[in-house]
Amino acid sequence: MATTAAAPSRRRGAFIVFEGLDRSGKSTQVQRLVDALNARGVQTKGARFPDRTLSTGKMIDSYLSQKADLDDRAIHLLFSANRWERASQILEDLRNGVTVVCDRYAFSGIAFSAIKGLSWNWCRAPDVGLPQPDLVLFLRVSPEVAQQRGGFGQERYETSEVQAKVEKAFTKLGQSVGKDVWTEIDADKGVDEVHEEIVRRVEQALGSEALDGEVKKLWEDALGDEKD
Ligand code: Z5A
Ligand code: MG
Repeated sequence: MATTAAAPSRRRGAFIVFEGLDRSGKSTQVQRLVDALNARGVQTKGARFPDRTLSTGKMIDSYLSQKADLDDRAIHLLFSANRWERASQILEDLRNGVTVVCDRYAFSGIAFSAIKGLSWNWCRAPDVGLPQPDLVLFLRVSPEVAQQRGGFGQERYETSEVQAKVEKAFTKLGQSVGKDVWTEIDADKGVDEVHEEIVRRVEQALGSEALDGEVKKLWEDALGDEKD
């Protein structure tokens, strides 16, 4: 008797996040990676946070360009809301087999707010449940090299003091996320060398069995809620 062949299982896309300090080359490398993956036939889209095109993004832009002042908690929640505005689209893309490469994410959200004295758990709470990245590429640039890439702009946070504090917060975040997801890249190197290293790490992530399963939720167990 003829048996029905099982339909080939469709793998989901990978969610790849770039984090790092100012001028570490995130936006440059996100674009390079999106182009390289599409050229290899891996359907890939870019995303970025803050996404200044969204409704919350306009308020964030005014805050960053120092045209508006906001309470530390209010701006933190706006950055998180900005991610939630885009989250369902990211999830849909991943489920449809599209890989998403994202320029900054919730780790920036915590790092930049925690240095103002807001508690780690309070900062994390509004992002609990967002799509969890399969890979976080932290571009580590030394202050000397970052300085050579041009002076700081006019935006809030673009000072050496803030960047040094944020760097410490990112190191703590990396330790809490774990080495299977969080990986550091030496971003002092040239654009091509950094890109090649990134492609090596991304190839491993694209081969992972995790892409046969559902997208996980970020910090799902963090709130310790009672489930019915
Ligand atoms: N923020 C927050 O507070 N809370 C949140 O939840 C989120 C963000 C998501 C705006 O971010 C601010 O929002 C940010 C954190 C806060 N504030 N700070 N700092 P943004 O993403 O819009 O801006 P940014 O990432 O900080 O800055 P940037 O200028 O976009 O940096 P980059 O993307 O890492 O670098 P780049 O644009 O790719 O490269 C910078 C220059 O260096 C450029 O001229 C390149 O050609 C050059 N470059 C890049 N790579 C190399 C190498 N390898 N060698 C030599 N030259 C290079
Ligand atoms: Mg950038």
